[in-house]
Amino acid sequence: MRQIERERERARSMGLGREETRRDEQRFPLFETEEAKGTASRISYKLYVGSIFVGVCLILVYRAIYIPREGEGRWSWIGMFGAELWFSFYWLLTQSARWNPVYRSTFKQRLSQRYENDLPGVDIFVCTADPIIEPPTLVINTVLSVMAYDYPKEKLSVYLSDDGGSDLTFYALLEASHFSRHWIPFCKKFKVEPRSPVAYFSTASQSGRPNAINKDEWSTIKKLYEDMENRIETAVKSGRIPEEVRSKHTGFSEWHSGISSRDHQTILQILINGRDPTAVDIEGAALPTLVYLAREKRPQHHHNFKAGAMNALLRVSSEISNGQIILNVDCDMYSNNSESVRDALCFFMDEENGHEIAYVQFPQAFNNITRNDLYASSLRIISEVDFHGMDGNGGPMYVGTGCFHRRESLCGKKYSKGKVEWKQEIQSKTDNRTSNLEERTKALASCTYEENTQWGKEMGLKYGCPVEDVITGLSIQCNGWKSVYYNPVRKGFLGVAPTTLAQTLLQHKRWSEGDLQVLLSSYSPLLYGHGKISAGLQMGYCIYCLWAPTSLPTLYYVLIPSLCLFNGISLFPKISSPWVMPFLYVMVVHNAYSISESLHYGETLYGWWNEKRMWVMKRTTSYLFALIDTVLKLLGISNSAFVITTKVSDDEVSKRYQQEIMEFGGSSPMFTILATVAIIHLVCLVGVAIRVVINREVGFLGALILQVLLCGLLVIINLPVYQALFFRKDKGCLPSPLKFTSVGLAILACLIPLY
Ligand SMILES: *[C@@H]1O[C@H](CO)[C@@H](O)[C@H](O)[C@H]1NC(C)=O
Ligand SMILES: CC(=O)N[C@H]1CO[C@H](CO)[C@@H](O)[C@@H]1O
Repeated sequence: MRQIERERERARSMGLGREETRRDEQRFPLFETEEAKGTASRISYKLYVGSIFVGVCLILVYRAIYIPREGEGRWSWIGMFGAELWFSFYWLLTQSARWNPVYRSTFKQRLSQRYENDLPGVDIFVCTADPIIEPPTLVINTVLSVMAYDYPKEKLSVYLSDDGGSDLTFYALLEASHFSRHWIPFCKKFKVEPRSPVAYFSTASQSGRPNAINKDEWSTIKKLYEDMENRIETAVKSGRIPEEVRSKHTGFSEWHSGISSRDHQTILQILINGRDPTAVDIEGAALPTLVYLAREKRPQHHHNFKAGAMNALLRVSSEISNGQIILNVDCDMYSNNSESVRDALCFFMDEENGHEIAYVQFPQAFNNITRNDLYASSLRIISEVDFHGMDGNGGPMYVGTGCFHRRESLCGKKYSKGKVEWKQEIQSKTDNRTSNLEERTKALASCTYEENTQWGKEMGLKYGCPVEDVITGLSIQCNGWKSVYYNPVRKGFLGVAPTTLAQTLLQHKRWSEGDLQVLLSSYSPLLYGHGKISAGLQMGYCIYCLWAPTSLPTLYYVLIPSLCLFNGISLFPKISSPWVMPFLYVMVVHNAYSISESLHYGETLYGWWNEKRMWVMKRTTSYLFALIDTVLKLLGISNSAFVITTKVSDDEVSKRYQQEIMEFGGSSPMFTILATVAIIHLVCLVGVAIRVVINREVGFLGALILQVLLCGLLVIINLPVYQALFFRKDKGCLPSPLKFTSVGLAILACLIPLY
């Protein structure tokens, strides 16, 4: 029905001079950008910044004037001065991301009125790397959720890059291709949301079957899904594909004996060829193209991790579907909104401003955050505050998932003014029979293809950096393009956040290390970006690039005041001195503002406190190790082994996660540092208490009160560490050898004389 109506309308409008109505409509943009200027919250923000700035200046003045004499803590004092200088500088940097935030909204209705029949092709890249860490069922749920986008199916192509080269993942994708013939029409008919089957059925199991859906159809599709899931899990458990399945699809013959995940030929299988008229769902409607790719891997060739996989996908897809827009998602990040493609197109296709936009980044959001966000993994302030600020300064970073790209800008084209041609025609080469297409395309994913080309340098994603996405996004912006941050209330993509402390710390180590390398690379936002992107955006990048170096002043500020307290050395003004005011003011107001901000974005008070704890923990471990590793690499000593393994059974771990009990349960240098620091604070605080009680001394406290306060706060922050050290008996506590080491180290630290 709809189709006919649309056709009729089209004919009518053509008769009436379609061009004219179009031009008329085009005065209304497809997206809108709102600045937050002048609102009450902006005014209070500027007051806050102004007053903190004055406070910080006073603190620095105090430090400079009152440097103590030799022998009275002169060097400790100068160290404090240095740390405070760094924090002041870093705090100024962070304001660049808060100064001018912008908020975007889209008009999908207008998009579909103007362009419904002229929408461009969209290629979706899903990347997976390991069938154990990223189970095949997780992967295919993501794939199914993007295959079911509300978008003309003949213009949609989904590519799965499997760097694990696993026949289990291939098998799961094959099953998914069969299931999609039922799932896609079901989604369309009942406007199902979200379109990841497992997410859909689990929300539906909480709220019951939606009334609109016929009971039979519901149970049929649910059973189909569960049967498929069972077959896949059985295969995964046994590690083998059933013989009768293997014999049915020639693709399996690629996994002959003697291939491994690090050594195999290119495996390219087009599971659904969208151009094949027989590839239809159970209602006879077109299906999206679905491709499995495991690029060639050989031990003697460096594979460049995810960047290498993405570049292989870029080439392979250019031959098969060549969509002008590319969506890149991680395999654990399913689509939570079937209209996200249309949202993104509202930016790219806007007549006025669309031509300069290279990518549209959606926030990273997660579906398994506990109520109080124990590990601060929701990255709430980054996604709700910082990225809007970067957007106001020229565009957010590309974070490697949930991002729509214009193909040409990702492939290295420089921005040039001019209208974009949106191609309707999906490339039609001479011979598009599936097997021929596969044969022709395979060579593009070989190890040697990139030799002596610009791939990884000027074209595609950049090689040689652990955060290939950030550096790629930056170079796109330096090529003159803009980017857009689109953060709707209902999140477009939901992923899985780390659920243990070790994973969280490791993730942040990787990020901070990568970001520091970006700063030191030839694409540094400071040098390379100079004159190419705005100063505000350069500062915005530096917030992240300087995560790792910030570890040193933080470690200093966390340790030295407490140790000086233990030694009776005063580092702050006396309680009776007026100079105590700026310290108290900055501390109280800064935290009060931060609390109000967190509460505003839906965090709980306890969640805010957890975030502060993680702030300390990340800075004293992840960032520190990232810094050390980077320095070692610069010195030519690479690959230190700071990798953590957790070996506790999954059920127990996830139960503790649900109960928000911090997970240690393993030995790692990071945990040793955390435990040592925590014990030092305890010893220092107890030491002072003993002096007060035994010696009946109180007088000396006047000069040390701020240090007592700081040390006390750190003790409270570290409560979970003490529990894990001394009280807990479960498998998530800290192991005994580590306890002894850290107690020993802490005692040593307290014995060091300070000057
Ligand atoms: C995901 O989508 C559902 C609707 O399907 C919505 O109710 C929910 O709020 C979304 N989740 C997030 C985190 O936005
Ligand atoms: C992979 C994973 O840990 N998923 C969990 C995320 O959190 C939800 C509930 O918060 C669990 O149900 C998932 O199992």
